[in-house]
Amino acid sequence: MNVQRIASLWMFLFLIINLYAQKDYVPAPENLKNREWFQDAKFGLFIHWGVYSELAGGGDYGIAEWIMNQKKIPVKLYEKLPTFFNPTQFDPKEWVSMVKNAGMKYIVITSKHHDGFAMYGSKVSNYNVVDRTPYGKDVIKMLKDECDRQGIKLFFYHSQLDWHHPDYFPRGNTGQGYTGRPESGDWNKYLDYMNAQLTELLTNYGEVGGIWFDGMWDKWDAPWRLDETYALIHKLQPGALIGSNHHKAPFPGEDFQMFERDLPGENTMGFNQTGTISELPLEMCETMNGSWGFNLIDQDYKSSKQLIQTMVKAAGYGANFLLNTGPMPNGKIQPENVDTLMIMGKWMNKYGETIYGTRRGPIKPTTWGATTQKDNKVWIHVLDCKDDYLFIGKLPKKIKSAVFFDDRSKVSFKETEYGTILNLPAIKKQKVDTIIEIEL
Ligand code: FHN
Repeated sequence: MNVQRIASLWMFLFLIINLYAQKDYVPAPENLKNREWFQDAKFGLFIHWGVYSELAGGGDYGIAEWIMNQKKIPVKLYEKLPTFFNPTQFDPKEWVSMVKNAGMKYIVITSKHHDGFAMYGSKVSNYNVVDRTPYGKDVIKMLKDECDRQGIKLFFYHSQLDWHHPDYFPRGNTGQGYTGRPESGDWNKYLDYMNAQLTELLTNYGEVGGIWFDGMWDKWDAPWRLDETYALIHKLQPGALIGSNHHKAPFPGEDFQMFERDLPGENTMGFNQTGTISELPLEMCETMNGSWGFNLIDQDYKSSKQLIQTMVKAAGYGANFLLNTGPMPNGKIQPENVDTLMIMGKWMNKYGETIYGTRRGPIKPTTWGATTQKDNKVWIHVLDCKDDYLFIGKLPKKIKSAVFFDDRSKVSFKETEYGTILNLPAIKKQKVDTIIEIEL
């Protein structure tokens, strides 16, 4: 049997073992409790912040945090970026207060993105914000302390893909041929390094909401030793929720499933191959413009109406909405994002009851809107209806009462064997979301 066949047999065996090795994962009670918390929380802030923010996308669309790879910047040049990363205007109190006023309950921040630069004071590698920048402070520690003060949970986005580490070898689909790293390396040493950094994050920063992995898609066939990494995380903090943005059905050991820039089960972006919506807690993540990291010229901002309606539809699937901002190199959040979050916060302040603590409603999200539910209360979110009447399909039980959420006035409706028709006079319609509260 030739070497190739032996290698592929090993790979096949590894994948089987890897998958089955994690099948015995049983979430701890605190993990199950945090999964409930997560599903109730509904709304969070995604933060993509790194030394790449200094290049601000390089004057191109579509790149920000990917600039090292897209502009083929070798490690020895990219390593100059930290030497002038000095976010003197970074104010964690300002960031976390903005999050709270937006009605968000948690933050997911990049502890390390694909460029390999740690945004926390790592002892495992000096390629980090404390050791390599004039700012010299652990921004993640500062943020975590403020989150603890204000009751906001903090999750770490951690990239498994690494364009800087010499032992990320063999290379994957990216980080090839320009970094200046030797064409050699010890993959297991890289995984040990990644696990060591995760140990730091789960040991030195108090209670962590969870780990948001990304980047496995760079080397699908690699022996990621996932079972070991997931077991390590759950050993250090059994309540920490693990999610991985691999765009496939969740692997055993994962505690929530995320969808990137698509509602659960949809694939408008072309990379959410799996149509599988698992029974795990769900989350979709979205950008405010078209970029994750700070991009100076990307002015393609989504309106607050569009973002609120996406959040409502996500809630209609029982999914959280993780909305992203890419802070600027001076440590400030873009004013456009601050404004949007303020508007969303006002909406959540008024209508949050129909989102927080709910689960997916009896009628799946559709063109006209979505439904959310808590006990025997169902909220019908009408996002797009030009007519005075709306056929919403079949509800599981007869309606006991139906009122407009805004003024508590009665909604007239007709229940037929085919489903329910609502009367929506123009005067009762809201600009963003006309909510009808029904008791079943
Ligand atoms: O490559 C990353 C990208 O930079 C960003 O972090 C997004 C956020 O979900 N995830 C990957 C692209 O799928």
